[in-house]
Amino acid sequence: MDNVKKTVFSGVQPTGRITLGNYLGAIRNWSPLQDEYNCLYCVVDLHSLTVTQIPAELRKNTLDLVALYIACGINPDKSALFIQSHVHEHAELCWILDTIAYIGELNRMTQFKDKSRKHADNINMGLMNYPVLMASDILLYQTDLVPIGKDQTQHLELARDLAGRFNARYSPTFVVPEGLTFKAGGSIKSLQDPTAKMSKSDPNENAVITLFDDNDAIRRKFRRAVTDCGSEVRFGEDKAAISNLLTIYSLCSGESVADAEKRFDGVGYGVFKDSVADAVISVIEPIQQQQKRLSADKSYLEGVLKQGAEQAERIARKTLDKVYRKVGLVGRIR
Ligand code: ATP
Ligand code: LTN
Repeated sequence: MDNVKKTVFSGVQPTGRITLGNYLGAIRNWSPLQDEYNCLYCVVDLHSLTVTQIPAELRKNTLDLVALYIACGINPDKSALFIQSHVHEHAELCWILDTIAYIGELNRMTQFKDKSRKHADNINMGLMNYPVLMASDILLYQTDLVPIGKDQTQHLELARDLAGRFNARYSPTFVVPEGLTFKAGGSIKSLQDPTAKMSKSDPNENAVITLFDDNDAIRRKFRRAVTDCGSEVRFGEDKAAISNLLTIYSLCSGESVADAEKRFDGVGYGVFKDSVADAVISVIEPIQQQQKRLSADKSYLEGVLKQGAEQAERIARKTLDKVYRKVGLVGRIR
């Protein structure tokens, strides 16, 4: 990897089907960064274990997500594409950072409180520790920039705090990372409740467009999407549902929201919703086809993952060795 370029790291959990929210808020923004930065893109499977998983499904979702990353434009010859559990340094750095993370600050995390409510029968230590593992992912690679959706800014803040705390206690060791959020798409909302984010784990299928939905399902879900009072297609605070659909339309068609408002002036919600569906299909369909092709090519994917893990591990090892030395662990003679 190029030493002059800054480093970018990001990841998505292989929990269920990737949504249009994950795509527009996160993955879509990754491929344009590949030339300017040293990029590492990770499938964060260890994070997924914080909620109950069916092992065979987790395995399938993980490989499907690897293929999806490539279908979304991640080029394994430009970026390190790998699976988090293949680089054991993530879990090891997590242990060290655990010793400087306070229970109070983890207990206050919005996502922890949210997930504890949703999974009241399984509030495990991993769920609380989730943001520390995420900080480890980021800090291991001396990451400068972390492209994320708005819901992850609190976690990024913790990564920054832990880096600063470690640096202050033991001497400068970690780069303090910056978040990279994108103006539009940072928070795509549920199609059934525009006050909630579109989320993979939403049990209501109609609320979520996934990158694995077929064209009929996409059309049906947009037709059933909730709307606001009135009938104008206009962006505004009093129009949360239509604003969300306009954002999706604009990001998928490339047309500005203002131009879209003009285009759909007076047409009514029905016609507008069908156009949103068409725009989404035009983006998703080619990705799906490519994803399917790649998923079938197991040996290609294995080669990509081997190369990605080796690249990542070289950097991770260096950081972890430094961290172990700084905290006073005796280095192993090899
Ligand atoms: P879960 O429902 O399992 O919590 P999720 O759909 O929230 O999952 P994550 O794996 O937590 O997805 O997030 C992956 C990436 O997608 C993150 O960068 C996150 O900020 C982004 N993201 C998730 N949901 C949205 C959304 N509705 N709009 C924009 N970005 C999103
Ligand atoms: N918590 C993130 C996924 C994630 C991540 C990361 C994102 C785990 N480690 C490191 C960026 C950088 C989420 O999107 N839910």
